[in-house]
Amino acid sequence: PEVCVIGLGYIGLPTAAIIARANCQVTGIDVSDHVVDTINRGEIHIEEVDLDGLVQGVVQRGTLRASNQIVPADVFVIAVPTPFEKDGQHTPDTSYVMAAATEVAGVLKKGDAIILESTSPVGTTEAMRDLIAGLRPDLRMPGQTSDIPDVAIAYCPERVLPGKILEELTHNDRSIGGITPRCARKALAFYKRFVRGACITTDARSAEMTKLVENAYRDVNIAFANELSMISDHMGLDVWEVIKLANRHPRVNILQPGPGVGGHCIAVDPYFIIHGAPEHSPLIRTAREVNDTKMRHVIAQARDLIAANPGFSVACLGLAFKANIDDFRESPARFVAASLAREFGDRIRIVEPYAAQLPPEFAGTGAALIDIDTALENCGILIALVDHDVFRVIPPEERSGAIVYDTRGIWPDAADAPGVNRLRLAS
Ligand code: SAJ
Repeated sequence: PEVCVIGLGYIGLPTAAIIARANCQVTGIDVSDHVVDTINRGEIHIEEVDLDGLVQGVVQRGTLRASNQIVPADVFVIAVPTPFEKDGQHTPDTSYVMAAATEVAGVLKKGDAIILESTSPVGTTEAMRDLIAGLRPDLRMPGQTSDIPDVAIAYCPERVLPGKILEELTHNDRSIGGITPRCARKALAFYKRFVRGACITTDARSAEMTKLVENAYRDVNIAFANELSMISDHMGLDVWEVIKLANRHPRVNILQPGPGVGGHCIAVDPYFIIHGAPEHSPLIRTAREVNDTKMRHVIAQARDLIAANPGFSVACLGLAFKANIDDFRESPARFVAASLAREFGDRIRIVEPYAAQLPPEFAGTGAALIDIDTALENCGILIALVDHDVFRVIPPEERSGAIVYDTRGIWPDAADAPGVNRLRLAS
């Protein structure tokens, strides 16, 4: 089939490339001329393991091309962002989805399939169907008529992990939620072309909720770990030791505390559930609050440590939202480091091997980007904010003498190694 993938971001581009590799003719649509031009040169505008070679290959073979104009196709895959509205209330903004659906409606023909992949509040796929029905009264819509519909509409969320996107796009199981069972079967036949994991069909609303639930589940579990870390600080316990021991129980598996929860999914999607059922989601809401509180707790602890050691310069290790990636969006590490830079100016040094320069909010603070060796030589305080492997492997003797605040638990030896300052705060 001919396939049109709308939105060429972190999900849309790898998805388009994998579909193109499965010998479908794919047109990727994006509003950005820069993105379109980059892809048509066989290059990529985002960092993701092995994506460059794959995109180069499918563009050269002619199975993927990018455009800023929608084209007729047999299958439309919508992978545009669903951010919050700017109302400060964490209200989901589905306007990009609806704008994409409007574009699709303009070229839609009998027999086509539309699949929404964007993380969306429950009911969005049906709302999209209603929008298209209004724009195209000539077509019979699924779930609205007892006759066989002219088009299929389904919701199929991605569940890939940044840094492993290509592998997970192929191997993860997928939930495929049709507006009707017939729609689900049609979408299933499409995903079977390039997904090796199990594809499970369901209804659209259940599939929408499943995606939100997966990320809320992780947020709640990280909140448990972060709450334990703050309780442990209060009681003078080493949280890493407590979690390590508790996890030896066969039915306990506590996640890792950190400086808060970042990225554009785990810290966002729970609000889509809260917004849909505010009276019935106290646990999910509280988890969000706990994870946000943890970030402020880390800032307060770091601030006390820095203020108590006025002669020392400080190395903040990491800006990314999680380990081993170059994604700095919604990153608690970045927020903590910027907050310290605003307060302590040129005493703050940043080490981030995945960044070529500091993000804009550091401008004028006096903070500087340095490499890890310089930090280990010159900084009396080390604050580990991201668990990049390059930080994890720093041997104890190179950290010795420094005051260490390890918010990620990457140096389990730090409290005991000879010569290491004992002021390792459990975070
Ligand atoms: N984190 C902790 N402690 C942990 C695990 C994670 O503090 O034990 C933090 C990370 O440092 C990061 C944040 O949580 O700041 C989120 O990282 P993550 O690795 O948990 O998740 P993401 O945002 O990279 O990807 C998630 C994944 N969802 C789940 O694991 C349920 C991924 O499968 C989804 O596809 C993705 O969200 C998405 O796009 O929704």
